Amino acid sequence: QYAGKRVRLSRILPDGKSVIFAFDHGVEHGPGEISEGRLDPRVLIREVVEAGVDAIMTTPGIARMTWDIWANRVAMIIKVSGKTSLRPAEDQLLQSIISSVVEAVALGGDGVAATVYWGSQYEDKMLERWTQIRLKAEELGVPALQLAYPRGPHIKNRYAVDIVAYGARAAMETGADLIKTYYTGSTETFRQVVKAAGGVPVLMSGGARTASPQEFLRKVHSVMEAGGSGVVVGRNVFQAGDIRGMVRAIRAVVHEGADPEEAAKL
Ligand code: FBP
Repeated sequence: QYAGKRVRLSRILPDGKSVIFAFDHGVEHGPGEISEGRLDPRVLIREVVEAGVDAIMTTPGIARMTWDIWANRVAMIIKVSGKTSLRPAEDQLLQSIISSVVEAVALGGDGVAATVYWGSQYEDKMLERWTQIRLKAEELGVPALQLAYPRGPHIKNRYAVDIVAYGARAAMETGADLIKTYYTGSTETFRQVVKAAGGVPVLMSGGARTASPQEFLRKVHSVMEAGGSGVVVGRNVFQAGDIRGMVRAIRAVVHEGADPEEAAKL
């Protein structure tokens, strides 16, 4: 077996844990989420790289435009699926293919990421797309991160532990090397999610900006206590008052097990 996947995974998770900056919001939510001064991706990517994230998960357009900033400094994961919020609501449960594993490698990437909305009426299509991506990634030794998001007409509470654990399990069994999913509200419940993933690293998806940095850091701490492998965070970093301080604080909690209240002062 070739070592490529292990080499790339070790760049993404340097000590088995990772702080991954997610930045695909321009597609998923629109530019309104991003402050005017940071619409130039070079500004924000420079800030988070300098602040010390381990990896960035972003779109091919942004990765290409900022390569000289992140190359040889942080790992790069290309998000190969996407959708906008402009679509009719019922079509928002499907993501389209916007890149490929080959393009991710051509861009200098260390991994690929794609969403599966478990429980969506389009689950069949998304699963087939995921499998195509995963098989190519396997062939080229590229780790595949699955955004395992339970979301669909029969899913009443997408944050319920049995639902999130089901998505994480399905992600593991469909070959994900890394799983990104929702926080379930407590350490005890998130531990069940981590267990369901059977050893594949589980990272928390950041979510909307919390009322205070401490509130977010407490969630991160709980995820780490539960055996999680870190966070994939967007809004709680790029909408923070002090982006660099927030990254430092998240790093301290993830990599050093720092107390969230203490980390908030960093
Ligand atoms: P956040 O930390 O901002 O939640 O980013 C994580 C992420 O999964 C992004 O990658 C993606 O754009 C967004 O959340 C998806 O948001 P939504 O839950 O509204 O589909």
